[in-house]
Amino acid sequence: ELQGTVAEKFNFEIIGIDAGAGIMHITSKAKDSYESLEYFDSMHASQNAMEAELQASIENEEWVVATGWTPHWKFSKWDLEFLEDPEGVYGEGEDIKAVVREELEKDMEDVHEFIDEFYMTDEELGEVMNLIDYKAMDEEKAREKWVKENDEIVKDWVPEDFDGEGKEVQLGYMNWQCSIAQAHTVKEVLQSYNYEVELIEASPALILTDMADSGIDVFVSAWETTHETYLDKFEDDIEVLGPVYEDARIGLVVPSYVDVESITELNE
Ligand code: PBE
Repeated sequence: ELQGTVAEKFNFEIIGIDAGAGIMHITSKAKDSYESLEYFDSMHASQNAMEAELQASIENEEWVVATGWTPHWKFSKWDLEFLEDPEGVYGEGEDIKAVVREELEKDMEDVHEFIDEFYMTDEELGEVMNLIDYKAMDEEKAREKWVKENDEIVKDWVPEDFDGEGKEVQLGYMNWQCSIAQAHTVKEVLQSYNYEVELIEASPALILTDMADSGIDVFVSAWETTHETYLDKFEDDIEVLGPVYEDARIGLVVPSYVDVESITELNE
């Protein structure tokens, strides 16, 4: 009886990413808010699998709906649109915040000051992401190149006489392009001022759990709405600093040839 429905055209699937992603958590909430999603499963996959699935569908002009966000290169590579979200489940534009271990200011005041100043515009973050994703440069070379070429920006981020004297900093990040680019930039800056940096890849929930437990020192990829549940849960044991990026966005995306404008139309 579902033959010929919109849901069938999409194969009853929303192409998702890792189960630990905030956007997957919010997609399960969207299923509670929109009857239209009743016949859809959200497929957990990886970011790479999601991109491959989009690529294959677009080559064949097949209908496909995926979890999507900016900043991400998929919007410059393909003609994609966010579906309207009249219930506001996915939120509007949001800030990406830096968060640090509660005691960091006491233990490493200079690092705290740097992270508080750290901020990348869409263009700046895009430059690092492009080096890694389009130029296929490895992260180390990309971050080194960017930091070298942007020393004026970097100087404004760090305190005077910044010198880590070999102190160790644990930096959490997620396996998504924007977080990789942010974390590697921060790592490069810290290293160039004599800090030892350990990068730790995990889901946002695990990073914040560990941070609240005095483990991970710094995380510069906390999305204020997407990760709100975890930020609220640990608010007493972490410190949230200013935005490091503004106007990030998440939602459900479709290629523009797909004749659907809103989440409410998904099962018409
Ligand atoms: N994202 C990209 C992440 C944050 C960065 C939207 C996939 C998430 O859903 O947790």
